[in-house]
Amino acid sequence: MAEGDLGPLFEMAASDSDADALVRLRQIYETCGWVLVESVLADIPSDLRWLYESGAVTLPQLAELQRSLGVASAADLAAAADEHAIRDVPSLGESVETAIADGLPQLRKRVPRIPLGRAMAMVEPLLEQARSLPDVAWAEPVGSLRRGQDIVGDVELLVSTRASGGEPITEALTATQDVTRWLHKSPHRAYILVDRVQIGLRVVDAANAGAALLYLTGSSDHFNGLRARAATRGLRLASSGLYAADGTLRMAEDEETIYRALDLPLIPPEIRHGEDELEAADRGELPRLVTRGDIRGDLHMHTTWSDGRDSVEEMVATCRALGYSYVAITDHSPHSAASRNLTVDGVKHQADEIADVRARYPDITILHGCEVDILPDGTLDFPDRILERFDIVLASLHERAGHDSDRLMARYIGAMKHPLVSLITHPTNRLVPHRAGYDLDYERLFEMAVETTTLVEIDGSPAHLDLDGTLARLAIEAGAMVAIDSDCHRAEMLGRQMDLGLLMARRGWVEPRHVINTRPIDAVRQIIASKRG
Ligand code: DGT
Repeated sequence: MAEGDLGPLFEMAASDSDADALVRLRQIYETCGWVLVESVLADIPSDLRWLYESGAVTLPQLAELQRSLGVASAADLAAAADEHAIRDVPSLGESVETAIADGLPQLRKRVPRIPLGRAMAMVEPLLEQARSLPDVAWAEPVGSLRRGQDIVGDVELLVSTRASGGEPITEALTATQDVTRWLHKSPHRAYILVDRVQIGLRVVDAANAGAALLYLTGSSDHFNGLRARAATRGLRLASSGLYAADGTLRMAEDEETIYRALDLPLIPPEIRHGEDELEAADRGELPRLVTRGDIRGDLHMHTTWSDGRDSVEEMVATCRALGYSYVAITDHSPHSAASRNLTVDGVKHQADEIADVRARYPDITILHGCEVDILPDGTLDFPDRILERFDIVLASLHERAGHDSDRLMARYIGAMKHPLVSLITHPTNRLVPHRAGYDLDYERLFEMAVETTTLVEIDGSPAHLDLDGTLARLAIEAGAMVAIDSDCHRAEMLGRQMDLGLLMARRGWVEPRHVINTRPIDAVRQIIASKRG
């Protein structure tokens, strides 16, 4: 790289009025230029770093993009390219705009992605804090995080404010974070690095905040669908908002205003896949997605009887505080790969403990269940005489025998045909983000679930998120009934893991009627009993 290439970056540092930083920058550059480049790149928002590394722009062009157009993310780049704002910057021009537009679809493919559970854990306290600040109308995560995708490309929060400036809000929010590095700071935006994850904060004026939320939530395909729809109504939908035919911006404080202008009901973020949701809305067939308020109980969790951290009582007390009317304690069977398992002897002692907790918590029903392994030979990891003692039996397949898809399917089908097995847990057994799920014929699996009246699970453990939205939709379309469970091992995570399960379910168009644990306990018992015969 030629020395002059760094000029705009030096200027940027100078315009940030950080004279010491500029001197330091020059000194380092004079001794070791590439080290400087590396350090500069480490100090900018990750999408810009990846854009540079893709070869689409040079460093000076990147600096110019940031300075002239204020871009700090892929969404900004897409908006700037879309509005042809890049070609109007003299030192950039049409060729840079084309290179960026061409490179965008690949950009996020290079970025290390963040599992949804981790992203949620980071964004939740920020959301709570933002919502409690004065003048804040609302705060929401955006992008794939709001849509509940299982692995997200970035963590970004949008705050709608009725006050004139955004700085007090970004300052208040960043002050509570353990910031490793500042990557970008402007009056309405901040990008910080916290625990190796980039968090973006954006503050927008409440008057048209709905437009920003709609664009930044995506998905791109959904937004493009809305845009096409706007065009058929003589309107123009852009990242900056909805425009009337005469070019007037139609302000939207919330997303609903824009959907309404397009003759649509509000489409929940989790189903903004850009697939068939607009057609379904036109036919009046949008699902009434399941919510946390519909959930009456949790049918899958672990205690100190296997690899859980907390006692039966702690789990039950937390479930009661969450407002559930029933809970199933479902520890692992003797040969599961968990770090600790329920033994045959332990079942009786656990039953005694559960009886004791039942006496102390009479206002919540406690089902004594288990998560039994489906062994390599297809048998279950507790004898029937033990399984009969449980109120509910969940069966899980943890493949370690090197079986192919046919053998795995045969093991599943065998378990589903067993009258004591009520539910198949995390059917694909994937491990987010490390291991893909089993490569099975899931349509057939769900058909068998219907035929054998076995429930299939949507498991909210951050490592499972299984079934995911696509498979959950396939399951309910096949007519299967699902359970949305936390599969929790720590009382404090019961709520969050249920929410993660709900996100997967909602992405799969799941309604309360498809879910066993939206029903009262008598109905749950009846479903279990009818299979047991
Ligand atoms: P991710 O984070 O890689 O999982 O993907 P998203 O969907 O979160 O996308 P992100 O974070 O790059 O951008 C946030 C939103 O901005 C996205 O959901 C829709 C919008 N956006 C980003 N890139 C484009 C694009 O190339 N075209 C359009 N129409 N919208 C875009």
